[in-house]
Amino acid sequence: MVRILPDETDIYALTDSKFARGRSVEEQARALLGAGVKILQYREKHAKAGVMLEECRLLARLCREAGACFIVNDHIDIALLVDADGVHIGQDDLPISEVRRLVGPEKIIGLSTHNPAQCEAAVRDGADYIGVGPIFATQTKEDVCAPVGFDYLEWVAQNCPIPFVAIGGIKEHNVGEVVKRGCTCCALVSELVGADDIAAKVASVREAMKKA
Ligand code: TZP
Ligand code: MG
Repeated sequence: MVRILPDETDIYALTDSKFARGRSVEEQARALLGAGVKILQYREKHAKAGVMLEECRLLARLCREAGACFIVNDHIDIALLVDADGVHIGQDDLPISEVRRLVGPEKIIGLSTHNPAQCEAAVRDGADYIGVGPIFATQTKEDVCAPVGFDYLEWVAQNCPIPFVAIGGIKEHNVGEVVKRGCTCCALVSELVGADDIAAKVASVREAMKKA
């Protein structure tokens, strides 16, 4: 099960080479895992399938060695080939029930949601966790919808019976606001992989979450 615990704040980190200032996926992952990140998602929108497969093979091993959970975005086939812990999909991807048939009962399925109806459907269909966002405006996701703001996050915090992770425009300076809305797990992309010092940024974001 994905380690999104209701009583502990933590970071959910994602790779993204477009925002990583020339760092390879391996460099991003080693820095994040070295800083103690326990959930890592591979999210590379512009890589070729063969490259993604090899990168995911490596990240699956690095995560296993670090005791971290490894999730693959979009690519169920690659997640299965590298024996990742799970997959993360969006509203326009295959239905959860069909993804479950492919990955089996043990793998984690995460689903991005943007409103209460999507959250309820995700729970009904057997998602293991949901993404909630984008909380703030973001340049990182190309086909992103308008920010959902705090209303939906607060609704999820009150009503969602499965783990959830907030995402979208979350930075060190605003992560405290997200935690104050009842969210313990925050996903950050550009703030982490685009930082001068990834490990130092993981530490300062964690500190900001704890203080909130
Ligand atoms: N899903 C909703 S917003 C987003 C994704 C993958 C991108 C978040 O990136 P950043 O850089 O943390 O705003
Ligand atoms: Mg997707």
